[in-house]
Parts: sequence; structure tokens; C-alpha cells
Amino acid sequence: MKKTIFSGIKPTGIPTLGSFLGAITHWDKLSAQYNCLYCVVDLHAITIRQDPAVLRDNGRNLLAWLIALGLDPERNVLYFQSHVPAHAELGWILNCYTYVGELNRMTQFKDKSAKNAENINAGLYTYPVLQTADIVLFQANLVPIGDDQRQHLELCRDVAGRFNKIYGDIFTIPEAFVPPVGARIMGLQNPTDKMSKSDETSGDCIYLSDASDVIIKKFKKAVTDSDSQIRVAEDKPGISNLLTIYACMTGKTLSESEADFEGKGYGHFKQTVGEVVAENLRPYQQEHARLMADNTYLDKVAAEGAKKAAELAAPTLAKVKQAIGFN
Ligand code: ATP
Ligand code: LTN
Repeated sequence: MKKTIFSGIKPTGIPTLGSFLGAITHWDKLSAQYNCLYCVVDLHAITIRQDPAVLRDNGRNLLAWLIALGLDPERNVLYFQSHVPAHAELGWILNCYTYVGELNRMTQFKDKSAKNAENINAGLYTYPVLQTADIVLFQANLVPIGDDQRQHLELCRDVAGRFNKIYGDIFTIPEAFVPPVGARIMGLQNPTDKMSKSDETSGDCIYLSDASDVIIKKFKKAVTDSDSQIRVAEDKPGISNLLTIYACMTGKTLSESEADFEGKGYGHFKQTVGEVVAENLRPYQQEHARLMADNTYLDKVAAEGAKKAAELAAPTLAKVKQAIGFN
């Protein structure tokens, strides 16, 4: 039997080069070997206040991006989390099997509450429990994610393991799949912080929809350092990040990437990385524009995806309810 892959992505804005290189770019290669589900996690998105019209647009846009980036809806289940009530139902149940002490340790909660001090809501706090439900609902074996999500996956394993210990083997315990290179793409202006679509620092983030000249301009302005060596090093976060992006985009190793720029200056280096990124993204951008003009198709994909996901989720939710003692 094929194993199952599940991952989620928030419709909180236009996806970035970070989520592309850290996560999505690896997803399309997996469908031959695994049953794959990719979910637009709109229930997670509302842990930060969203404008309804913008949230709706972002969701549709993200679905179109997933398809444009190579996820064929015939071979992957693509859907919106809010269309499948089993996520929220299992999320509630698992809240009762997660300790406050565990949630207190989550660094994403600490980061997001520092950035949204006026709205530290209970959903933001229990966010990783809903994420756990997303994953175990489908008995997922593997969860492809960027480095920032490792801690949530660990929590998921702990909660699922605890539930199994009480009620018998209900859930598969999933493994994280984190790429060896590109798992943490950093901001171009703050290379010590991860590139994030909800960060508003100008020029920090490459959005997948950025025009080629905008991309090149952002790379030209990327923060580097005061020496002139183009190599990966802990004390050179800006240069290391640009080399990582270049390596991911060209399929070269980090040392091959360093060799490509031996003896070259920072100006040439930044311009080249910008051009490579812009060139690579162009065909995806064209496909995205084409899909965005076809609402009927996007609606059909979302409806079929939700139907399939609901069918796949039902047996696990039934098993959970039976185990707990619900009538
Ligand atoms: P937000 O800024 O709203 O918190 P995000 O961009 O961090 O959003 P998502 O878009 O939901 O988060 O992330 C989707 C996937 O991309 C996740 O698996 C996440 O780990 C990965 N990812 C996000 N940002 C990066 C990054 N800078 N480098 C590598 N992987 C990333
Ligand atoms: N928390 C993730 C998004 C997410 C997810 C998931 C990822 C929600 N549910 C299930 C993997 C599996 C994020 O912030 N990027």
C-alpha cells in the first residue's frame, strides 16, 4: 500500500521564495510514490486577524500557485481546510490530550504573539494541536515542511503517541521531511530571520508573483557583509542565504555554487542570483496567471479535493470517536 503525505500552507499572503524552496518545490516529485494531500489551511490563517475579502482572494491565489508549481490535482488532493469539518472536530478532541506545558514551549507562538501583541488569541496558542489533527486525520507517514515547523511536528508525534498509548494504535506516527538545503531561507534584509510572507520589511521577501525587475532589484539591495568572499559561513548569513537560494534554483551543490563565483564581486553575485530566480519563476508565473483566469476550474479542483479529503478522513475520525466512548 502507498504511504501518505500531508502538508499545509497558510493563505496569509502571496507565497514566498522561502515556502517554495523549503517546501512546495519538493512536493510534486512525491506523488508517484505516495498518496499526497496538500491543504490550504485557512483555519490556521485566522489565528491572525484577516480581512474576509483578502482571505478569500489569498486562498484562491494559493490554490492556483500550488497547481502552477506542479501539483497536478489529478495526482494530489488539493483542498481548503475549512471545507472539511473533520479537521476542526479532531482538533478539538486533541486539545484535550495536549498539555499547556507543551504549548508553552512553542517558539512560533512566542514569535507570532510578539508580532501581534493586540490579538494573542486562544487559536494562536492551540494552533499546533489543529496542525496535529490535520496530519493524523489522514494517517500521514511523512510531512514535508521547512525547518521552522520541526517543533510542531515533534508535538504532533508526542500527542499522537499519547493518544495511542491510552486507546491502542489509532494514529500513524508521522516523520518530518525537511530538505537538506533550503529548509530555512532567510530574509534578504534580515538574513538572521526566516523569510516570511507576513513580514512587512520592505525588500526582505521575494513573493512568487514579483515581476523580474522587482526580484532583481530586491537581490541587488540584499544585505551582505563588509568582506568580499562569496562562501557559506556562519558569520556570513547574507552571503550564505544567497548561495543557498542559487544552489536550490540551479540544482547545484553549495560548493559548486561557491565555485561559480570565485573571484567575483558582490555586485555581480547578487545580480546573477536575482536573474536566476527571476528566470526560474517566470514560467510558473505565466501558468499561475492562466489558472487565475479560470475560476470554474479552480472551484472544481477545490470541490473535488474537499470531497476526497472528507472521505479519507472519515474512517479515522470514526475510530477516534469510538475509542473515546462517544455514542
Ligand atoms: P506566515 O509568514 O504567514 O507565518 P509562512 O510563509 O511562514 O507564513 P507558510 O506559507 O504556511 O508559512 O509555509 C508553508 C511551508 O513553507 C511550511 O512547510 C514552512 O515550513 C515552509 N517555509 C515557510 N517559510 C520558509 C522559509 N523562509 N524557508 C524555508 N521554508 C519555509
Ligand atoms: N503550521 C504550518 C502550516 C500547517 C501545516 C499543517 C504544515 C498547518 N497544518 C500540517 C504541515 C502539516 C506553517 O505555519 N507553515
